Amino acid sequence: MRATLERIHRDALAALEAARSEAEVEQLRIRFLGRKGELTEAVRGLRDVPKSDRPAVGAFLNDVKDDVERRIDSALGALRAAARDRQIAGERVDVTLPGRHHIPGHLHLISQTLDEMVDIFVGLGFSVAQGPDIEDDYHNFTALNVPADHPARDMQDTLFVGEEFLLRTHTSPVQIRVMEQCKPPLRVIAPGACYRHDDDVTHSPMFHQVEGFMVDRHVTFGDLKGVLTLALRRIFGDDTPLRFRASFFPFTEPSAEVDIGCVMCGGRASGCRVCKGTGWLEILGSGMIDPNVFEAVGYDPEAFSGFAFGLAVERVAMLKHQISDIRLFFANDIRFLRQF
Ligand code: 2U9
Repeated sequence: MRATLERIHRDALAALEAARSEAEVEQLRIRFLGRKGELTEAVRGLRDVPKSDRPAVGAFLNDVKDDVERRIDSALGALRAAARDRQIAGERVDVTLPGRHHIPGHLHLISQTLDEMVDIFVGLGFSVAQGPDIEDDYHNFTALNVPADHPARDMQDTLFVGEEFLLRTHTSPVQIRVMEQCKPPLRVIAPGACYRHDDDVTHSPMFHQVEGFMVDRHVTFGDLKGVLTLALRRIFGDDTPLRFRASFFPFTEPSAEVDIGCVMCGGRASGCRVCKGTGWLEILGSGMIDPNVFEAVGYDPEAFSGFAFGLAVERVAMLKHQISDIRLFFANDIRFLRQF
């Protein structure tokens, strides 16, 4: 009996030594200490031990059982501790790692530039008006004194929506609608998207304008020069050289275009590609509102005068930030957009 117990003890210790998981150790508990376990059977076997030997064999059996039990418990404890250590090591947070960098979104450069231009004119006392992107021929052309045979009405420049409607080619129709509804004095800007059948490095089929006008009893070309000089200096900087140059538009008479000193060569004009060596860059169209436009909206051209102007937001942004291709604004390449 004693020899059997010693063998069971050895087997138990060897099996425990080899056990690699909690489940394996639990199996050993069943194998040695369970209801039909080897040591439990041995207790039953005590019956067959001569009575005189029983106390000693019984004591030895108890020692073996206690030892196996203790070793099972300690093996389980060690395996559980190792599992916990592995789990903790896997979950460890390195608090010295740099945080994840979040790049917050921001307004598109065109929105930023448009907002900046609107703020400048609002600061000069202008209100903001809006109108539909889809217009009729009357508000986009006829009321603006653009004759029926004017090339701007050509299919090549205008994007039509069916027979009757078109995508506005400028925001001027917004101002026609304002004048149809309100009496002078008026100081209004019309910012927004415009559409033309155009597509190259400086022209996009969709672009943005800030147009504006001022109408009162005695508005002069001096008012036009004063307002536009202030606005352009606020947009491009106080020291920006400006030049007013005679021009022609169907809706204004007289008309003037405004140039700013070249942003690339500073107006030195020594063969700069951007200003083609002229030292100047065209930035704005303007003029005194044509009497025919006043007639169209029911204003008396003898009683009222006004100036109007138009700027393309994309052109302002391109010159301010020295961007050479208008298509970059609409390609949605985040590497470009993020720079502004
Ligand atoms: C009314 C009367 C007159 C608005 C004007 C221009 C000249 C002009 C261009 C600037 C760059 C168009 O986007 S662009 O290509 N605009 O040159 N715009 S005068 O004249 C008006 C507007 C409304 C009722």
